[in-house]
This record gives sequence, structure tokens and C-alpha cells, in this order.
Amino acid sequence: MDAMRRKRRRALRRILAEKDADALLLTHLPNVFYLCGFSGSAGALLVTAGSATLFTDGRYTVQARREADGAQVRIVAGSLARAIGERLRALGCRRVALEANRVSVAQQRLLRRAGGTRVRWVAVEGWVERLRARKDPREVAVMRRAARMASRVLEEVLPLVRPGIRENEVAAEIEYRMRRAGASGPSFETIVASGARSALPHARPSGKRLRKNELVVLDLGVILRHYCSDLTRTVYLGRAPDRVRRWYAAVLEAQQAARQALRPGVLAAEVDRAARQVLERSGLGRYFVHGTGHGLGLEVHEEPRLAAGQKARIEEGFVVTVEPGVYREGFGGIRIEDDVVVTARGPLTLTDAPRDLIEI
Ligand SMILES: [Mn+2]
Repeated sequence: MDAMRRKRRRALRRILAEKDADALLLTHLPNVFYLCGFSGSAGALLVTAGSATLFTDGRYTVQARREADGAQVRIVAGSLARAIGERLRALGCRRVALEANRVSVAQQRLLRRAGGTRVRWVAVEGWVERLRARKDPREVAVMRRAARMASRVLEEVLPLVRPGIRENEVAAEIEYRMRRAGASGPSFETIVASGARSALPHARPSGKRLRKNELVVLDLGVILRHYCSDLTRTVYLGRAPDRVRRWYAAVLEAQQAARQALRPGVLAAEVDRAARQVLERSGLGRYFVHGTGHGLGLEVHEEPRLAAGQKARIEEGFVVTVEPGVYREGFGGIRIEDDVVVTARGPLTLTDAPRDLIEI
């Protein structure tokens, strides 16, 4: 049995005891993987004080037996909910927690019916996500590799970023290189946004050709051994005019300020504040239209969120993105994003692509 995963289940069982729950039913697959190592695309994990049961179907018989760590495997033909209900009755569970933000109304209805009248379902949120926010050294090591892989892919593709090539061609080159480098795929749909389209923070790559004297935002990440990376760089095709230089310098300064702010004990909102203040001082506050960053791990967006009003306290072992940006309609956008791990000795940046304005 894997010691890290055993530790995670122990931490979850402490929460169960604290919250007076007999069991937690996990249906969110990254949470299932985190606690028992099963990486199939269908299944649920039931954790009680003394047991863990993985429910999945016949497609995963071999995989579940091979991967499931510290959990009994139940291969279910037919309704998963019914099998879960039977197990709950056999274990004598009364108060059973389910992941409020991960279960549909229809699934809840099935579970209620399957559990019978003795089971009381309690909707809870974030029990496992809170544990996941704090990465162990082995997770950080994998994430460093994922971050470096994204950095190398970006550097490899930069020579292709030239007037004439289409956004979707650049995106395809990026994702092809990820897989060649050993990634299991991109951690989100790669963004290549040029000219006025770079002002759309989540632009989809289009058939538009890159042109001279345009900004190009490239945002990409890989999944490596289940862990995500997330990296953004902004390129100017030509010699950048003064305004672009000034804005780029402001975004870079904001990004540095937020990275520096990432110390154990600080509030997520304060990290966001650090970046926002710099951009406000430069008169660009109103163009910074999103949060400063987000947790990164098994999912590309996870806890904590670095944004105004976020009261989560940053802890050692958190891995987050830091990605301030400015976007002005009709003009374009500039974003700089890195992945950072919080350590007792300060922030450590995992992505290692150069951060200066790239003029091509
Ligand atoms: Mn991001």
C-alpha cells in the first residue's frame, strides 16, 4: 500500500469523525484517484472509518484490480447507485456525505432511492479538495517536470510563431509536441490568440493568420502522470511600440509582486491584491479582468483561487498559477503565467521559460 495515499485516507477519516459522518461517497474522479489511485473514467469510492470500496463497471475490471490501492473493488453490472445502497446498508451507515458540487439532481434521486430510509444524505463540499491543495514532495516533483515540459514545448514552437501561420496551426504544433515529449495530453484547450483576438482571455485558436505588428498570447499546459501544468507567454511580432512595452513591463512587475507574495500564512486575496495594486498604479487596473491565479494539480483549476475576497490561507505545498493580464478591446492582450509552489523558504517557480517580452 502506498504510504502517501494511506496518509490521505487517514486525513479524510479525521474529517469524517469531526463532521460526524459515517461515510463519504466520492464521485468526482480526481478525488477518487487521489485517495485510491484508480484512474478509470467511471466509478465511485465509498470511504468509511474502517473501509474503502471502489465501485466501477466491467470495462475496468483489470485496471481497477491493478490500480486500486487500499480499497476493495466492486465490479458492478447494472446500477452503481444500487450497489452503493446495498453496501451502505451492509455497513450500517446512517449519515452519509456526498459531494454537493459533483452530483446531479438525477444521481441524487437514484442514491436516495438506493440507500433507503435509514440513510441520511448530507451534502458537503471541498473535503478532499482541501487536502489536495497541499501537495506532497512526490507530487511537487511530478509537477515540476510537467511545468518544465510545457516550458520546453513553448520554446520549441516559438520559431514557428511568425507572420503567415494560422493560430490553429500553432496550437496543433504545440499539442503534437506535448505528446511527443511524453505528456498524456494538454491540460486544457491550448490558446493561441493574435492581434485583437488576444484581448479575449480565453480565445479559441481560429483560422486567423498571424500578422506583423500584432500581440500573440500563447497559453498551454500538459498533463504528465495525471498532474497539470499551465504556462502563458506573450509575443510581439515585430518591434514592440512604447505602449506595448509599458504594458508588458507593468504585467511583468505585477506577476513578480504576486509571486513574491506567495508565502505560507498569506490570504489568497492578498496575493491577488499584490498583482492588482501594481496594475492599478500603472492605470491598467480596469483592464485586468480576471483573478490572479488558481490552484493546480490533478485538475487545471482547483483550490485555492487567487482572487479578491478569497479568504483561503496559503500553505506550504500549495501549487498555484500566477497569471495577471491586461486586455483592451481592439488593441490586444498581454498575459504572463507561471506555476509556483509555496515553500517555507518562499515561493519557487516551477515553469522556467524566459519571461521577458519576446519580439519576433
Ligand atoms: Mn491558468
